[in-house]
Amino acid sequence: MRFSKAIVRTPCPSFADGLTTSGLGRPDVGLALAQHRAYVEALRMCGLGVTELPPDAAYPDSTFVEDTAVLTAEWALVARPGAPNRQGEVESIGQVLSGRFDRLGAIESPGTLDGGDICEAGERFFLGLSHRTNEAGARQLAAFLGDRGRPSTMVDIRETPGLLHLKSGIAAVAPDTLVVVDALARHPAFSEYNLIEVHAEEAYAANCLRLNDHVLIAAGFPRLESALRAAGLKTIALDMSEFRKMDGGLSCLSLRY
Ligand code: CIR
Repeated sequence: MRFSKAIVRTPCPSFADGLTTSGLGRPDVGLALAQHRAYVEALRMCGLGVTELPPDAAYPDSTFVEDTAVLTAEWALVARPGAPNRQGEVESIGQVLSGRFDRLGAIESPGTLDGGDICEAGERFFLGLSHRTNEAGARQLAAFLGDRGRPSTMVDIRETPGLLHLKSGIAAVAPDTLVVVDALARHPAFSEYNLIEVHAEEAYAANCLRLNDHVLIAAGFPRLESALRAAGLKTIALDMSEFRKMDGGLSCLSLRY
């Protein structure tokens, strides 16, 4: 869970035209930009060197850069987002990653995979099957991981209401500890982990982000913040209101390695 670098993309002027199911209203792009700046500052406070990619007005959701790739310190895999209007986002990310990683893979058609469905927890990766990541995409990633000696487990969230991605409902805050929403707390895939259960009223906060010595958490979710602190973790709370309106959370806004 040590990271030294992150890649982010500044929200673009058409940010409010992106995909959303939240019903929370249209985001204020100016406020989203300010919240994004605070997010980048927090990444730096956690010790990461941050590359800020310029806004890409062709893709309103392109600030949710996590969905375009899966990274570790050793390799990068370019994703193939399940939303057809987001698939073009991978082209520029692929170029950025090819300059930084020798070992680069890619999800191929008919596979689709969003990085938001992929959760690394210790040695293992959990691969969410969602309305964005299909079985073909998850199987391609499982094979890619297997070739690199990394185990993986598929977790089907297609029938779990309220979760866009697997990481909308779980976060690894230590190699053996997951933050998890009610609906996934008793899933057999997680039986060997310590679980920090998120209160139903705070489900949005499950998408928190462990970065080195801190956990970034959405502001306004005191029960989870206390639970994380009780577990000995230092938290940084960030206002995420405008990203939440677009179904986005803390992990979605960066690629980390
Ligand atoms: C979308 O629907 O694709 C964006 N509006 C939100 C993506 C959030 N990404 C993530 O959870 N990794």
